[in-house]
Amino acid sequence: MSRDSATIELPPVRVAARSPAQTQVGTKHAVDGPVAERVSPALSIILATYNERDNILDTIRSVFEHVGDDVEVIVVDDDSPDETWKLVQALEDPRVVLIRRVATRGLASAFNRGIIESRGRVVGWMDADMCMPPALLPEMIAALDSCDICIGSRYAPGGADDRTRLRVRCSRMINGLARVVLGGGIRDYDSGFVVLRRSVFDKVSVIPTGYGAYFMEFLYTCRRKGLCISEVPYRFTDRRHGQSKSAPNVFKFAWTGCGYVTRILTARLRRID
Ligand SMILES: Nc1nc2c(ncn2[C@@H]2O[C@H](COP(=O)(O)OP(=O)(O)OP(=O)(O)O)[C@@H](O)[C@H]2O)c(=O)[nH]1
Ligand SMILES: [Mg+2]
Repeated sequence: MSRDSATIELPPVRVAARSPAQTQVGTKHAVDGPVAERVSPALSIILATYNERDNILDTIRSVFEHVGDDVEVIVVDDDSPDETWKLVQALEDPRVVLIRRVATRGLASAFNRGIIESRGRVVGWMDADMCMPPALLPEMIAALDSCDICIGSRYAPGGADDRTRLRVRCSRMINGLARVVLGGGIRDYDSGFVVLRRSVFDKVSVIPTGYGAYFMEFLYTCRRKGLCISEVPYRFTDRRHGQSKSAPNVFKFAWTGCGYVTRILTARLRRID
Protein backbone atom coordinates (compact mmCIF):
# COMPACT_ATOMS: atom_id res chain seq x y z
CA MET A 1 0.00 0.00 0.00
CA SER A 2 1.45 3.39 -0.99
CA ARG A 3 2.05 6.00 1.68
CA ASP A 4 -0.46 8.42 0.13
CA SER A 5 -3.34 6.06 0.04
CA ALA A 6 -2.56 4.36 3.33
CA THR A 7 -5.19 4.44 5.98
CA ILE A 8 -4.42 3.13 9.38
CA GLU A 9 -6.65 0.21 10.06
CA LEU A 10 -7.88 0.13 13.60
CA PRO A 11 -10.06 -2.55 15.07
CA PRO A 12 -13.72 -1.54 15.29
CA VAL A 13 -14.72 0.21 18.47
CA ARG A 14 -16.77 -2.06 20.67
CA VAL A 15 -18.99 -0.36 23.15
CA ALA A 16 -19.33 -2.87 25.91
CA ALA A 17 -22.82 -3.03 27.33
CA ARG A 18 -22.28 -3.45 31.02
CA SER A 19 -24.16 -6.43 32.25
CA PRO A 20 -25.54 -6.41 35.78
CA ALA A 21 -22.96 -9.03 36.69
CA GLN A 22 -20.09 -6.71 35.84
CA THR A 23 -21.41 -3.88 37.92
CA GLN A 24 -22.20 -5.86 41.01
CA VAL A 25 -20.19 -6.02 44.12
CA GLY A 26 -18.66 -9.33 44.90
CA THR A 27 -16.62 -11.79 42.98
CA LYS A 28 -18.06 -10.84 39.61
CA HIS A 29 -15.41 -9.80 37.12
CA ALA A 30 -15.04 -6.16 36.33
CA VAL A 31 -12.92 -6.78 33.26
CA ASP A 32 -14.87 -4.50 30.94
CA GLY A 33 -15.50 -1.51 33.10
CA PRO A 34 -15.36 0.03 36.51
CA VAL A 35 -17.46 -1.48 39.21
CA ALA A 36 -20.31 0.90 39.91
CA GLU A 37 -23.16 1.10 42.36
CA ARG A 38 -21.31 -0.05 45.43
CA VAL A 39 -21.80 1.64 48.76
CA SER A 40 -18.62 3.42 49.79
CA PRO A 41 -16.86 1.52 52.56
CA ALA A 42 -14.56 3.14 55.10
CA LEU A 43 -11.57 1.28 53.74
CA SER A 44 -10.39 -0.27 50.47
CA ILE A 45 -7.48 -2.69 50.53
CA ILE A 46 -6.01 -3.57 47.15
CA LEU A 47 -4.15 -6.84 46.67
CA ALA A 48 -2.22 -7.47 43.44
CA THR A 49 -1.82 -11.13 42.65
CA TYR A 50 0.08 -13.26 40.21
CA ASN A 51 0.27 -16.96 41.07
CA GLU A 52 -0.62 -16.58 44.75
CA ARG A 53 -3.04 -19.48 45.14
CA ASP A 54 -1.36 -20.65 48.36
CA ASN A 55 -1.48 -17.18 49.93
CA ILE A 56 -4.48 -15.24 48.69
CA LEU A 57 -7.19 -16.72 50.88
CA ASP A 58 -5.11 -16.39 54.05
CA THR A 59 -4.37 -12.78 53.14
CA ILE A 60 -8.02 -11.88 52.54
CA ARG A 61 -9.11 -13.67 55.70
CA SER A 62 -6.47 -11.90 57.73
CA VAL A 63 -7.45 -8.47 56.37
CA PHE A 64 -11.08 -9.00 57.45
CA GLU A 65 -9.96 -10.36 60.80
CA HIS A 66 -8.03 -7.19 61.59
CA VAL A 67 -10.06 -4.38 60.05
CA GLY A 68 -13.62 -5.61 60.42
CA ASP A 69 -16.47 -5.49 57.94
CA ASP A 70 -16.54 -1.93 56.66
CA VAL A 71 -13.92 -2.72 54.08
CA GLU A 72 -13.74 -3.82 50.48
CA VAL A 73 -10.88 -6.02 49.41
CA ILE A 74 -10.05 -5.52 45.75
CA VAL A 75 -8.01 -8.31 44.19
CA VAL A 76 -6.35 -7.41 40.90
CA ASP A 77 -5.17 -10.62 39.30
CA ASP A 78 -3.39 -10.76 35.97
CA ASP A 79 -4.96 -13.98 34.80
CA SER A 80 -2.65 -16.09 36.96
CA PRO A 81 -1.82 -19.46 35.37
CA ASP A 82 -2.31 -21.06 38.80
CA GLU A 83 -5.88 -19.69 38.77
CA THR A 84 -5.57 -17.57 41.89
CA TRP A 85 -8.56 -15.61 40.58
CA LYS A 86 -10.75 -18.74 40.68
CA LEU A 87 -10.23 -19.08 44.42
CA VAL A 88 -11.26 -15.46 44.92
CA GLN A 89 -14.28 -15.90 42.67
CA ALA A 90 -15.38 -18.97 44.60
CA LEU A 91 -15.45 -17.00 47.85
CA GLU A 92 -18.64 -15.26 46.75
CA ASP A 93 -18.04 -12.67 49.44
CA PRO A 94 -19.81 -9.35 48.80
CA ARG A 95 -16.91 -7.52 50.44
CA VAL A 96 -14.47 -8.87 47.87
CA VAL A 97 -14.12 -7.47 44.37
CA LEU A 98 -12.19 -9.46 41.81
CA ILE A 99 -10.64 -7.78 38.83
CA ARG A 100 -9.16 -10.29 36.46
CA ARG A 101 -7.07 -8.51 33.92
CA VAL A 102 -6.26 -10.36 30.74
CA ALA A 103 -3.48 -9.73 28.22
CA THR A 104 -1.70 -7.28 30.49
CA ARG A 105 0.69 -7.60 33.42
CA GLY A 106 2.42 -5.33 35.86
CA LEU A 107 2.52 -4.59 39.55
CA ALA A 108 2.23 -0.80 39.42
CA SER A 109 -0.55 -0.90 36.84
CA ALA A 110 -2.41 -3.54 38.87
CA PHE A 111 -2.39 -1.33 41.97
CA ASN A 112 -3.40 1.62 39.83
CA ARG A 113 -6.37 -0.32 38.48
CA GLY A 114 -7.37 -1.20 42.03
CA ILE A 115 -7.16 2.46 43.03
CA ILE A 116 -9.41 3.43 40.12
CA GLU A 117 -12.02 0.89 41.26
CA SER A 118 -11.74 1.69 44.96
CA ARG A 119 -14.41 3.53 46.95
CA GLY A 120 -12.99 3.69 50.45
CA ARG A 121 -12.36 6.94 52.31
CA VAL A 122 -9.07 5.32 53.22
CA VAL A 123 -7.24 3.33 50.54
CA GLY A 124 -4.39 0.90 51.10
CA TRP A 125 -2.42 -1.68 49.20
CA MET A 126 -0.02 -4.48 50.02
CA ASP A 127 1.42 -7.75 48.73
CA ALA A 128 -0.77 -10.83 48.90
CA ASP A 129 1.95 -13.28 49.93
CA MET A 130 1.60 -13.01 53.73
CA CYS A 131 5.00 -11.28 54.04
CA MET A 132 3.28 -8.07 55.12
CA PRO A 133 1.05 -8.59 58.16
CA PRO A 134 -2.57 -7.37 57.87
CA ALA A 135 -2.40 -7.17 61.70
CA LEU A 136 -0.50 -3.91 61.23
CA LEU A 137 -3.38 -2.24 59.37
CA PRO A 138 -5.28 -0.89 62.42
CA GLU A 139 -2.18 0.90 63.70
CA MET A 140 -1.45 2.27 60.23
CA ILE A 141 -5.03 3.51 59.82
CA ALA A 142 -4.94 5.14 63.26
CA ALA A 143 -1.79 7.03 62.19
CA LEU A 144 -3.88 8.78 59.51
CA ASP A 145 -5.49 10.85 62.29
CA SER A 146 -2.38 13.01 62.19
CA CYS A 147 -0.96 12.22 58.75
CA ASP A 148 -1.95 11.77 55.09
CA ILE A 149 -0.04 8.58 54.36
CA CYS A 150 1.23 5.78 56.57
CA ILE A 151 3.64 3.12 55.37
CA GLY A 152 4.52 -0.18 56.95
CA SER A 153 8.25 0.11 57.52
CA ARG A 154 10.93 -2.57 57.74
CA TYR A 155 13.61 -0.04 58.54
CA ALA A 156 12.02 2.26 61.11
CA PRO A 157 13.20 1.54 64.68
CA GLY A 158 11.50 -1.65 65.81
CA GLY A 159 11.12 -3.00 62.28
CA ALA A 160 12.95 -5.99 60.77
CA ASP A 161 13.55 -7.72 57.47
CA ASP A 162 13.80 -11.49 57.73
CA ARG A 163 14.78 -12.22 54.13
CA THR A 164 18.16 -13.53 53.00
CA ARG A 165 21.16 -11.39 53.78
CA LEU A 166 21.72 -10.57 50.10
CA ARG A 167 18.19 -9.29 49.64
CA VAL A 168 18.25 -7.26 52.82
CA ARG A 169 21.57 -5.70 51.90
CA CYS A 170 20.38 -4.80 48.39
CA SER A 171 17.14 -3.38 49.74
CA ARG A 172 19.04 -1.23 52.23
CA MET A 173 21.36 0.00 49.48
CA ILE A 174 18.38 0.96 47.31
CA ASN A 175 16.86 2.79 50.26
CA GLY A 176 20.16 4.57 50.95
CA LEU A 177 20.39 5.71 47.33
CA ALA A 178 16.76 6.87 47.41
CA ARG A 179 17.43 8.95 50.53
CA VAL A 180 20.47 10.60 48.94
CA VAL A 181 18.80 11.31 45.59
CA LEU A 182 15.17 11.87 46.60
CA GLY A 183 15.64 13.27 50.08
CA GLY A 184 15.87 11.90 53.60
CA GLY A 185 13.20 11.39 56.19
CA ILE A 186 11.73 8.17 54.78
CA ARG A 187 13.31 4.97 56.02
CA ASP A 188 11.50 2.43 53.83
CA TYR A 189 11.17 4.08 50.43
CA ASP A 190 10.17 0.89 48.60
CA SER A 191 7.86 -0.44 51.30
CA GLY A 192 4.86 -1.06 49.05
CA PHE A 193 2.69 -1.47 52.18
CA VAL A 194 0.58 1.64 52.62
CA VAL A 195 -2.69 3.23 53.71
CA LEU A 196 -3.63 6.79 52.83
CA ARG A 197 -6.46 9.26 52.84
CA ARG A 198 -8.31 9.29 49.53
CA SER A 199 -7.65 13.02 49.29
CA VAL A 200 -4.00 12.19 48.55
CA PHE A 201 -5.10 11.24 45.02
CA ASP A 202 -6.31 14.82 44.48
CA LYS A 203 -2.65 15.79 44.57
CA VAL A 204 -0.63 12.79 43.48
CA SER A 205 -1.11 9.92 41.03
CA VAL A 206 0.60 6.57 40.94
CA ILE A 207 2.66 6.40 37.75
CA PRO A 208 1.47 2.97 36.67
CA THR A 209 4.61 1.59 35.10
CA GLY A 210 7.14 -0.96 36.23
CA TYR A 211 7.48 -3.15 39.28
CA GLY A 212 7.80 -2.05 42.92
CA ALA A 213 10.00 0.94 42.13
CA TYR A 214 6.90 2.99 41.27
CA PHE A 215 6.38 3.32 45.04
CA MET A 216 9.53 5.36 45.58
CA GLU A 217 8.50 7.83 42.92
CA PHE A 218 5.04 8.02 44.46
CA LEU A 219 6.42 8.82 47.92
CA TYR A 220 8.85 11.34 46.46
CA THR A 221 6.02 13.21 44.75
CA CYS A 222 3.90 13.05 47.91
CA ARG A 223 6.76 14.65 49.83
CA ARG A 224 7.21 17.37 47.21
CA LYS A 225 3.51 18.17 47.51
CA GLY A 226 3.91 18.68 51.24
CA LEU A 227 1.93 15.61 52.30
CA CYS A 228 2.67 14.13 55.69
CA ILE A 229 4.08 10.58 55.66
CA SER A 230 4.50 8.45 58.78
CA GLU A 231 6.04 5.01 59.22
CA VAL A 232 4.92 2.16 61.46
CA PRO A 233 7.57 -0.52 62.01
CA TYR A 234 6.92 -4.18 61.32
CA ARG A 235 8.74 -7.45 60.77
CA PHE A 236 8.85 -8.41 57.09
CA THR A 237 8.98 -12.19 56.74
CA ASP A 238 10.19 -14.20 53.77
CA ARG A 239 7.47 -15.81 51.69
CA ARG A 240 6.55 -19.35 52.76
CA HIS A 241 4.53 -20.34 49.71
CA GLY A 242 4.82 -19.62 46.01
CA GLN A 243 7.54 -18.10 43.92
CA SER A 244 8.95 -14.59 44.05
CA LYS A 245 8.18 -12.54 40.97
CA SER A 246 10.92 -10.00 41.59
CA ALA A 247 13.69 -12.46 42.44
CA PRO A 248 12.96 -15.96 41.11
CA ASN A 249 16.62 -16.16 40.04
CA VAL A 250 19.74 -14.03 40.30
CA PHE A 251 19.32 -12.49 36.81
CA LYS A 252 15.76 -11.35 37.42
CA PHE A 253 16.83 -10.06 40.83
CA ALA A 254 19.64 -8.00 39.24
CA TRP A 255 17.26 -6.75 36.54
CA THR A 256 14.71 -5.69 39.15
CA GLY A 257 17.48 -3.92 41.08
CA CYS A 258 18.53 -2.01 37.95
CA GLY A 259 14.91 -0.95 37.55
CA TYR A 260 14.92 0.50 41.06
CA VAL A 261 18.14 2.46 40.52
CA THR A 262 16.88 3.82 37.19
CA ARG A 263 13.56 4.81 38.71
CA ILE A 264 15.21 6.71 41.55
CA LEU A 265 17.21 8.74 39.06
CA THR A 266 14.35 9.36 36.64
CA ALA A 267 12.02 10.31 39.49
CA ARG A 268 14.44 13.05 40.45
CA LEU A 269 14.94 14.20 36.87
CA ARG A 270 11.38 14.21 35.62
CA ARG A 271 9.70 15.45 38.81
CA ILE A 272 6.26 14.42 37.60
CA ASP A 273 3.59 16.73 38.87
N1 LIG B 1 -1.50 -8.34 39.34
C1 LIG B 1 -0.18 -8.57 39.43
N2 LIG B 1 0.38 -8.85 40.62
C2 LIG B 1 1.71 -9.10 40.66
C3 LIG B 1 2.53 -9.08 39.51
N3 LIG B 1 3.80 -9.37 39.87
C4 LIG B 1 3.76 -9.57 41.21
N4 LIG B 1 2.50 -9.42 41.68
C5 LIG B 1 2.05 -9.50 43.06
O1 LIG B 1 2.70 -8.47 43.74
C6 LIG B 1 3.07 -8.86 45.03
C7 LIG B 1 4.60 -8.73 45.15
O2 LIG B 1 5.23 -9.71 44.36
P1 LIG B 1 6.32 -10.72 44.98
O3 LIG B 1 6.51 -11.87 44.07
O4 LIG B 1 5.94 -11.04 46.38
O5 LIG B 1 7.61 -9.83 44.94
P2 LIG B 1 8.58 -9.52 46.11
O6 LIG B 1 7.80 -9.11 47.32
O7 LIG B 1 9.57 -8.56 45.59
O8 LIG B 1 9.30 -10.91 46.32
P3 LIG B 1 9.13 -12.02 47.48
O9 LIG B 1 10.43 -12.14 48.10
O10 LIG B 1 8.74 -13.27 46.81
O11 LIG B 1 8.06 -11.57 48.43
C8 LIG B 1 2.55 -10.27 45.21
O12 LIG B 1 1.29 -10.21 45.82
C9 LIG B 1 2.45 -10.77 43.77
O13 LIG B 1 1.50 -11.79 43.59
C10 LIG B 1 1.90 -8.79 38.26
O14 LIG B 1 2.52 -8.74 37.20
N5 LIG B 1 0.55 -8.54 38.28
MG1 LIG C 1 6.45 -10.35 48.27
